[in-house]
Amino acid sequence: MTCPHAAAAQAGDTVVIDPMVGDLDGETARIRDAGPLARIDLLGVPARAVTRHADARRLLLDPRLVKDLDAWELWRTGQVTRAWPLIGMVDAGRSMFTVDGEEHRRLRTKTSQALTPRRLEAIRPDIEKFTAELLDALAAGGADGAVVDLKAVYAQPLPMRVVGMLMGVDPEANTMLTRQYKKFFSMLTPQDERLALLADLDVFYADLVRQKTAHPTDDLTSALILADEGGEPLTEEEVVGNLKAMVAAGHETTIGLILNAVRALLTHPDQLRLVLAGEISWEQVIEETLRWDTPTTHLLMRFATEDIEVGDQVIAEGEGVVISYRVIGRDPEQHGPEADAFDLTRPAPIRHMTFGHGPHICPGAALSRVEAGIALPALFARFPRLALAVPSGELRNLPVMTQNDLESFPVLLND
Ligand code: STR
Repeated sequence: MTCPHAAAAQAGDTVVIDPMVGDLDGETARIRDAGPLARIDLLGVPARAVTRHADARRLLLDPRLVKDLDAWELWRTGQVTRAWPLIGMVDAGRSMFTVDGEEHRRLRTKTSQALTPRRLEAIRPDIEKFTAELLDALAAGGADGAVVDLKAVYAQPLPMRVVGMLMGVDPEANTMLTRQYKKFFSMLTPQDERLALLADLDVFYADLVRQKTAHPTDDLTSALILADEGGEPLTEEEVVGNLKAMVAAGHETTIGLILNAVRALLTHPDQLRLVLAGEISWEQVIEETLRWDTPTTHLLMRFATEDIEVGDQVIAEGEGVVISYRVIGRDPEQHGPEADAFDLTRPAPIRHMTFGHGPHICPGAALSRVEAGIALPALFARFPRLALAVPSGELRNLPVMTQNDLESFPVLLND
């Protein structure tokens, strides 16, 4: 007979991350129990997971941790190759996501300037229009008491339309991009197929960059191509790298934010009532969801250029470091003994770290807040009696190790 606590890791044990994501809450707790610098195993590849808010805050500012793959001993010595199913998460081409220091600033500036809250006000009407269209599609799909998939029909198309519009991607390509990224992230995809689809995406993005070079328009891709006064223009590889980082990140993470918020509200009806009565703001809903059920489970990866002490432990030079955001959001030292509870009555502002910290802090944070800040209230205004069509325990995560993404989200509109 197995002891009920057999699965609880002891500090120092290695937690083997489940590629099928069969029990995300259980795994989150096991990693937390394994200590501030947990040893984890990612499909046979060992890494250290940062699991405490205060440590992450410090380490994300530490220049001894870098994104450069060549600082990773397992990569340098050929023990990790492109045959590893997670390689696409770290070897993603030259972009703001993979470069540090002064070069990083050069690669990132235009993107962060395009995504300030003030600049985003200009696209709010577009996001409202997309949302209204998708609500109509949802109403059609869920008419006459039919079960409709809130993910496929609402939460998934919205972020792709928004980021596609910002980057100047032809909306006709959205279906292809959604399919390809689903395949990219899924651990059920054979690695040769994953590498092939990444190569196809590179061709697609390079074509787009050439098109925008010939005919610049009013989008961020065109802005990235144009040189600043006196500045070095980005190379085609750099523009492609930024473009694919924006589309992948802008699409995938916001789906999780919207669905995780809806799931939290539908499974906490007393709190939903307070929200619908106007006693709790949608902003609070979004921030508590970001803390409690982060769209990014683990962020891969940084590498130690020297030994780095964390409490009584050491990240050894050459080791890979993962920031385990979902565990960090449940850190009792930061959020109190009730860190595992979804609680909209927590005092605002909720000081979570879900968008990261330091130079690589999410440049799309304000955009995701605008999208969720439109999509969530609009959904509940139109369908205030929205309900899950299956018991919440039957909602399954996709087999994706780094993202917190549900397979589907069947609902009844009850309108
Ligand atoms: C996916 C594959 C690709 O072509 C480019 C990137 C770079 C940005 C990455 C993205 C990746 C995966 C999801 C990430 C995103 C940045 C933010 C997002 C890690 C590797 C998060 O989940 C936070």
